[in-house]
Amino acid sequence: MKLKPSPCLTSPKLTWRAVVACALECALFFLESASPALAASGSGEGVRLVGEQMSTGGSYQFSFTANAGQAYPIGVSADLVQWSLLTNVVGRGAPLSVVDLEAPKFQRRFYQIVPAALTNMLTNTFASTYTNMVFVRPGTFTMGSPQSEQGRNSTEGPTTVVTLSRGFWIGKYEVTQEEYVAVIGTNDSFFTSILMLPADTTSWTMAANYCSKLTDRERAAGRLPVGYTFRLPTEAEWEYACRAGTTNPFGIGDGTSLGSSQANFDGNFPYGGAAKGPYFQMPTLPGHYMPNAWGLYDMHGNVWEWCQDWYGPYPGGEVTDPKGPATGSERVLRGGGYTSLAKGCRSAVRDSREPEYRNTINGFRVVLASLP
Ligand SMILES: [Ca+2]
Repeated sequence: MKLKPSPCLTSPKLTWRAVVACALECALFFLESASPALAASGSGEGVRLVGEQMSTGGSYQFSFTANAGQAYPIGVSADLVQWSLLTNVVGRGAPLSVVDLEAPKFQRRFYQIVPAALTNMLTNTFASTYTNMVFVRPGTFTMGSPQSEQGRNSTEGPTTVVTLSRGFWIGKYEVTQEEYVAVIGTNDSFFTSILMLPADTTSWTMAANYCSKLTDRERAAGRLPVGYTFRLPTEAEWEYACRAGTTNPFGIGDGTSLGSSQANFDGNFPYGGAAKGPYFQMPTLPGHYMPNAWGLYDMHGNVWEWCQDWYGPYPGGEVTDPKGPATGSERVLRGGGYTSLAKGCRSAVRDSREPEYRNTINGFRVVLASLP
């Protein structure tokens, strides 16, 4: 579908002067709609929208200069009245480009750095709708483990500095059988004694299908802003959420040790001097153990969690929003499971299986984000 230009985009060959005028017009709207935060963002120290243009693919694209390390929520609207959060980007001290892949579905789209009050409103909307999810802010972390880490596998390197430029919502818990049945209609798990147990024996394909159907259901119910989908976490998103700001082997407790009073794994094999503990040989209920600093439960142990990515070696160096190899034969699994040793539940541990592979130790959790 060919995109009709908005009133201020009369030609793809706009001069920058006209483009800047367009941006200022949009900014003016915000100033008139009680948004002092935007006035601040237009100062010399803040963000300036410097341009807006048609991208080659028919999507809208714009760029602005952003302060390094500062997060900028980008709002999008088709009518300057109803706004939703398009994405959340982190400045790197250089001009940033944002592409709106959803734009071709609309006759026109407007963009703005979202005032703090609106960001809170949008996130609060989600928080009250999806009480079993938490918002993870954009940021940078080191993915993988150092060679000095006890129990390390060489596939956990080379360590790679990952920047996640967009915030995302992620499930506090692994998806339960109750949730799975409500979306799919059948219970395909092995440990079916309690529906609140995590869905187990899921293949990657089953997990991805759940995300797709959940998106359809929530969209039909009018609970998802345009462009938002449920999907599996990327491997980078998963490790970022698991670490919750930590750099040690584990994202819970003191970070350097793990016993089975802290997570569900084979307690005969603790880590880092922790005492031996129980071995249940089956999944436990969500919330049985303490969460990590970001409020996420069972990132270590219980059921292994499928990630979106094909499995492949880390690139090393610095990357932004990695999504793994373009193709592959196996999908990524993370976090260890109820049969794992503690060293197999470390934040950096990686495993993989073919997409159709099913085992009682494998489940998943979902991400809600504004781009695929
Ligand atoms: Ca888990």
